[in-house]
Amino acid sequence: MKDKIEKIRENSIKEITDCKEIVTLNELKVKYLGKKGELTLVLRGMGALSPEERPIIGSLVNQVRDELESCISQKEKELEKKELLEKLKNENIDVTEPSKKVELGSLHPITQIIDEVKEIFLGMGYEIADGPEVEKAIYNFDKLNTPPDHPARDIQDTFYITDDIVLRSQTSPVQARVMEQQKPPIKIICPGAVYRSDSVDATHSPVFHQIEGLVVDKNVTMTDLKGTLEMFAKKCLGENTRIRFRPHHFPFTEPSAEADVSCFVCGGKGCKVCKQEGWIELLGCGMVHPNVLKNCGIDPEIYSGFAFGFGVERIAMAKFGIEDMRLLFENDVRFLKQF
Ligand code: 2NL
Repeated sequence: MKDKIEKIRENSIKEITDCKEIVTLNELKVKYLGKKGELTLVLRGMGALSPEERPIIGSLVNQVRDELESCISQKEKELEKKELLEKLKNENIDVTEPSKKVELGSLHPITQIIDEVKEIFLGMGYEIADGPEVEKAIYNFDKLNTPPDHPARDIQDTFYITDDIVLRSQTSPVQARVMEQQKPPIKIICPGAVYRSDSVDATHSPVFHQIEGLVVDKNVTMTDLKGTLEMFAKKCLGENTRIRFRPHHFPFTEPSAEADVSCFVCGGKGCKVCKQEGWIELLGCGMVHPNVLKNCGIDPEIYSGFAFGFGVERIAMAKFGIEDMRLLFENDVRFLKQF
């Protein structure tokens, strides 16, 4: 019996030591120590032994079992380490291999125009102001001399959140807030999204972008307005651009005007972009109405001001030759990549 156990011990230790793979090692574990393993079978056969021999053989089997177990676990560690090293070697990364090209995006055409206009006005000493898009009706309308019965306040044209709260339909409420909080001189532009209840078509969208400007100081005149806008037009659309003013009406300015620029595509001869007119409508403007100054806490006897406003989409479409406003909101990269 002792010889048999010694034989099992010798064979198993040799096999375990020579073993090269975890799978084989697991098989050996079963072969020697498993339920039907060689060592287990010896234990089962102990019934045939004499009572004196039993404890001796039993203890010998346990000793060999312990030895095999520690031998297996040592081998297990060794093989695991070896397999890990091999895996790491095979998964070697070649850091010199050229990487995938990172595609850089570009700014949306609306953002580009807003940035360009900001730069021009910052260069003329203006500051940039912004404010809430969900706005009190009193700032969007009343303070801007637009009374409750004015057609612009109709629910057909303006998105109402409640009776007193709207989605701003222009960026002027930002300017009204600045006038209330700051003493003149004030020189600001306010770019941002505005909302009107329009159906979507090639030239309309319920959300679009506006840039408004406001200057309030002592002795500000219409001449300052015209000079500023002429300078802006030349910087934005080219040094040869001419500007003309036509009388108009806005509730928040008096007098009011619309300004056209000579077509920056054909120079004024007439083309598709200016619809053979030679002129393109650029913006609305005027001298700030005394009521507006008063409503915002500025004394119109001491101060005067001018203001102007234009839609960014219209400028972007003319400048980039975009024929349908919807393209600016669909955000199809094939379109956006072109600018
Ligand atoms: C247009 C015309 C305009 C203004 C906006 C303004 C703001 C204040 C006071 C007076 Cl706080 N005026 N803004 C003035 C004239 C025209 O926009 O056609 N925009 C698209």
